[in-house]
Amino acid sequence: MPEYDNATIGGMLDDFGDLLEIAGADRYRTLSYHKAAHAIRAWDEDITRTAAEGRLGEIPGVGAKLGAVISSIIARGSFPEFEEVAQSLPASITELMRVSGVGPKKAKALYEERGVASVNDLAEALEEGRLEGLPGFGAKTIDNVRAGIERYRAISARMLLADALPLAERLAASLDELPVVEAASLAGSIRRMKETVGDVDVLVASRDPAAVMEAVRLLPMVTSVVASEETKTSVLTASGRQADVRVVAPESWGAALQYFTGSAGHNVRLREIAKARSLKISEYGVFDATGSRVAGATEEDVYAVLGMPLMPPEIRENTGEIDLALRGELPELVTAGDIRGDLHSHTPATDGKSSLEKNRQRAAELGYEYLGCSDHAYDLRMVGGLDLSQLEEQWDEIDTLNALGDGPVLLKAIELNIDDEGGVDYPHDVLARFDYCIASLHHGFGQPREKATQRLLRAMENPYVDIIGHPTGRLLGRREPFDLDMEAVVAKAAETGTALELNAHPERLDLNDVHLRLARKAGVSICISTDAHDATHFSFLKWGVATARRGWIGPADVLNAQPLDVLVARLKRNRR
Ligand code: DGT
Ligand code: CA
Ligand code: CA
Ligand code: ZN
Repeated sequence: MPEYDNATIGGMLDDFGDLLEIAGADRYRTLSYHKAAHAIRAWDEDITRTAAEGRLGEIPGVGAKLGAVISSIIARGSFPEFEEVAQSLPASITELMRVSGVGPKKAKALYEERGVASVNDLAEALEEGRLEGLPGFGAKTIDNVRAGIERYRAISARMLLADALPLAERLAASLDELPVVEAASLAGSIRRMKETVGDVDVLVASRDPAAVMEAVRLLPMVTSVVASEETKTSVLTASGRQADVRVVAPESWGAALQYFTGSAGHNVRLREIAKARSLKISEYGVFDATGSRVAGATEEDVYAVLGMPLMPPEIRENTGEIDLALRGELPELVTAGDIRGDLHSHTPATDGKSSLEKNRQRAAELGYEYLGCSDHAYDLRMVGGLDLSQLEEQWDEIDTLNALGDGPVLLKAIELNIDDEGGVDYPHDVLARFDYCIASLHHGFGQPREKATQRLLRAMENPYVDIIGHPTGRLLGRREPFDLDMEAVVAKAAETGTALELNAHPERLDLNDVHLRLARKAGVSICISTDAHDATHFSFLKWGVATARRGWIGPADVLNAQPLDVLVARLKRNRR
């Protein structure tokens, strides 16, 4: 029986919610599955362990019924409610709803009227013109669906780092425990902490490759073996994704780890450096002109013979890091330990799940000095954006909690909405009453570059907009970023003293590494914020820190790595 991780079970519950919706179940029932899926993904602990300890009920939104569903999945890979619905509808049709433009009604019609039960079926039906005459599928819809299929295919080839990493780490750890294994590590993009990964690469050092390959094939988290050779085995894990496990001899460990960590571009540049020094570098080691090995056992030695210090995997993208390393000028990178607080969080006053008090308690557990409470402002009415009297109510609550003394200082903040002209929700006299303001783009996706960029530039000219939230608005695999002139955005941020957010939500991670390097070069402050809509979301910080490191961001660049007084002094509103 495969082992299940949080992302896989979350995915199964989401799929079932969709299936119920296609089957016409009531909204409340479908939502309960989606809510539980969301909570399980955000759950800090390994779900199989939580289940084994009988604590599933502690997960928000998981009652007795969903607890039984989860236990059943863990025990036998399925659950009775699913089996019942799957008798009348093929489970695969939920895939149709991943294509933008296809909702539950259209999915049902596609299946019942045209026998379409998967995205591949849909693409085929489209090509053959078999959707013509199907109610709800006019020419415009058909165009949308065609574009949606393309986007779905591009996205589904990769998975979110946050979905892949827990299982990958467990895989590497299980191999590390084998007596024949001397070392085991992740490699490839997952070691570089890239925000999405194509597959999982694991490297093992051992004198007995056959025993390691055998052990890999028998791992409990492995659902099927794709290919198994003498020193490489590719398997599928419960999450349905591929992992490549390679074995090397201990004397090649460092060279192999370096080679298989990549990136490919970084390796190409490294080979040039080696060549210029009359050295040959491969996954087996670094060799001189006579063919004798001059390095290879550790990564540190490999870089050292090339004249470089060991460099963090996150920056190995061939974006200039090798030249810096050769000059001994690698940037200091921020770590999770540098972070002193979170500047972006929500409460039930708008669309957050955890109370201000609960968020504060979690922040205290994390050892934070401060926590910014930044609910949505008035114009975002669909989530209950706050009016002035609601703000005053929240401020009173903040004052009361802050008066308790111990624990993190709560800061009065807000997430403003940038309107079509670059304006925000409240007049200056209200904005002045916050400790700081974040402003974000929440509508107008797909706008021309000029228009979207202007909105951000205008917003940054507002003296009370201290931070721009999730600047490009992307949702990995689900929504394209705003088309922005990022150089203009960064220049305006530098000119006005506006900080830019790196949103740590694993689907956002926006700003990305490229934008972060631009911002750093311009001296723009970055805040790494989780945008927590639940107290469990503060743990998203690690994804933000990894992305910051990929963007060469150091502790000095990060607003929320500063003590409170320094942070306050660096806010735009306090600079004038
Ligand atoms: P991914 O899986 O698409 O997210 O990206 P990576 O970087 O993990 O790529 P992958 O899994 O194809 O290969 C892992 C590493 O192995 C890659 O970062 C560099 C190294 N590598 C693999 N094939 C080649 C190659 O043909 N040339 C070079 N220079 N390096 C390679
Ligand atoms: Ca890979
Ligand atoms: Ca690979
Ligand atoms: Zn937010």
